[in-house]
Amino acid sequence: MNRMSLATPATQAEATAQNLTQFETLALSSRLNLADGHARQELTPPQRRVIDDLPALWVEAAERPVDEIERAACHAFLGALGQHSHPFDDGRVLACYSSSLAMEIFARALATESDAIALIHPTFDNIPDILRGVGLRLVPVEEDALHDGPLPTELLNRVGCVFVTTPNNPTGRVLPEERLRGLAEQCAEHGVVLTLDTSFRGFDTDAHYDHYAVLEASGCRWVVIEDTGKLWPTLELKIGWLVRSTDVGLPLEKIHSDILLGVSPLVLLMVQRFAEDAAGGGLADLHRHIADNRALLRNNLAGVPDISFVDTFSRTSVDRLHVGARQGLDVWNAVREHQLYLLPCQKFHWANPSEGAHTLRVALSRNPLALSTGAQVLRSVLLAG
Ligand code: EGV
Repeated sequence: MNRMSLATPATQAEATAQNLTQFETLALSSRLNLADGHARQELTPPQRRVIDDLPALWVEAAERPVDEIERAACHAFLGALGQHSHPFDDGRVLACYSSSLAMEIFARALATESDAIALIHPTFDNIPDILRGVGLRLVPVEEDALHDGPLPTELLNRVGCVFVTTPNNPTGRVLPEERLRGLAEQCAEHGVVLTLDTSFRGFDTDAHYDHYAVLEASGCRWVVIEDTGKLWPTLELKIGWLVRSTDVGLPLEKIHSDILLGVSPLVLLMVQRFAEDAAGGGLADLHRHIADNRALLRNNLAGVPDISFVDTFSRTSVDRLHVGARQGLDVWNAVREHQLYLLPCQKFHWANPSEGAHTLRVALSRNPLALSTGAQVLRSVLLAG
């Protein structure tokens, strides 16, 4: 332990990364980037065929009416993930270039009527940062408290919205149907908006129950942010969807129109084709790929003293490693000398960073060879310290 921390003092880079994304940026050009949660594995053969068809999709995108293209893409994507009651045909789904943009639009809209929001803790730090950026006060809700429920009345009286990431990033924990129903009913009772970020939904079939049926039945005001961006290696071509209840009462459409006229119909057609492949077996392939990579990582680190994998049941495309008495940042620095990049977890714990001091997040949406090479580097560093 001493050896490692002495050999690797805090670097400039570590000192200047202000958020998780800046830590991820440091890794972007490295051969061994296991930092960000974007998909970087090879295309599967059916996905490769979609990419081979892009010139034809371009022609199609230029010719067909965009509302029709948008509808087909949304139905294909949300249908593949079990979200059959989504309200696209009722005009309540707005397409964005990314889910973070959808979140920014939501945050600005919420800030017109509220000054405080309850937010799941821990979660990816661009969510608290976007919400704080529009002047909202954040009240942390521990993931365990959300799952154990019900939420304290005193909390619901203090906030205009409850925001939940499900499956959560980085823990992978999914809000079960019964808990979503309970939470939605409490929000309805207290006039609080319930907002879900479901960006990692595709990875876990436990998150494929029809959330929209539950939300619509509850009578609460709700917003859902859906994301195609984490599932497929599409080089940042993706869609974030901003979905809302009839009575949400927030200026989402106006703010959306302030920022964009629409997304690319080419990207929508590509998403539709990837979603159709997912429904026809691609999703099961993806689940196998992630499960295999999780086992590969864990097997490569088997027998290393004083480490543990925190999220035993997670099925999302990231895995957290507790490094025992070692400091996560020391390990981060030591593996970086071998061009391996991981993500230190402090900043996920946006209300209490020290809780993440001994954990690192490892990305699994990678080629198995890159993952096992990275795991071997990590293994030797951990054995040395
Ligand atoms: C993950 C980064 C931002 C985000 C990365 C992520 N996006 N900062 N707008 O996509 O888990 O690595 O969610």
